[in-house]
Amino acid sequence: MAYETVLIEDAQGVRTITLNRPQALNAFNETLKDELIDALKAAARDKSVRCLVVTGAGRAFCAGQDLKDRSDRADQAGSAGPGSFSASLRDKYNPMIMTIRTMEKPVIAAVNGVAAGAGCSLALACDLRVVADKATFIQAFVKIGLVPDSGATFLLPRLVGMGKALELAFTGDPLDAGTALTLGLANSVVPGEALLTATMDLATRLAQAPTRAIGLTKRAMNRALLVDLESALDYEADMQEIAGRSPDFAEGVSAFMEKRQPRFTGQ
Ligand code: T3D
Repeated sequence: MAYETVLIEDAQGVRTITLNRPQALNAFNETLKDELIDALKAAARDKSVRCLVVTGAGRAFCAGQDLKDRSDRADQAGSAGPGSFSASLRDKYNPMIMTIRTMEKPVIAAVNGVAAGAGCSLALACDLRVVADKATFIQAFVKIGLVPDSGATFLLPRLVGMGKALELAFTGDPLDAGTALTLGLANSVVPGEALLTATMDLATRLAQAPTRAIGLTKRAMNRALLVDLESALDYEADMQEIAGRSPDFAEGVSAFMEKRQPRFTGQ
């Protein structure tokens, strides 16, 4: 499959998938979601790929759902209301997250810049995170009246603890790279210009390790700590369907488009 929105590069057993919509901070439009799922599945199947790296082109890792794309879809449907959030999550985002978590090879996020909304979830779903010093992690969902999704309600508290996870989810405040390292969310933090070299050093090392043992280790740790991930993803989809139909979501997206502060009513 020829891709429009992802770049693929292979070197020394390491496959790098680069999200490539820099003009929209690599936000997920439908094409990017489809192509990323396809690229992840291909990497999972390909025995010559012994370590996978996911990164973003330009200044961002990924800004989550493309909010402009969603409003286009609503306009086309002739309705001010959103499309089905639960279907969007079950059909696209959740398979993306499950493919990363179930592939029996290491997956490293090279977090080159801001990781927001489902873009943050994508980074959380990876096994390891090498993070540029200027990068931030943002649970942006609350800023538009939504619920953390794509595994964030499940993975974030397991990485940083319940109290910090709730703080990040309730406030939508950015978590800087240094704090992410202290909390254990980042495995290492490097200057931005050294990110790809540092990531490739680690990825090449892992690609030369016993992949079968690493895959089985991942499977065992998934079972020890993440056995309910699939049902959590499903539950998030139900919660998002409710939040996505709220007046506060409509206001949140309008405010984002109009580049102003939202006026939430609590509805
Ligand atoms: O919908 C479903 O299917 C359910 C699933 C939902 C999953 C989700 O991910 S919901 C969360 C969606 N994401 C967000 O709410 C994040 C929105 N973006 C931001 O908050 C900020 O852009 C950032 C914090 C990520 C970065 O801020 P900053 O100041 O560095 O950049 P900027 O100026 O805000 O953005 C630069 C451009 O990217 C700008 O376009 P312009 O004005 O230059 O033409 C901005 O509109 C665009 N952009 C940023 N994020 C998105 C986006 N365009 C579309 N969708 C985005 N998510």
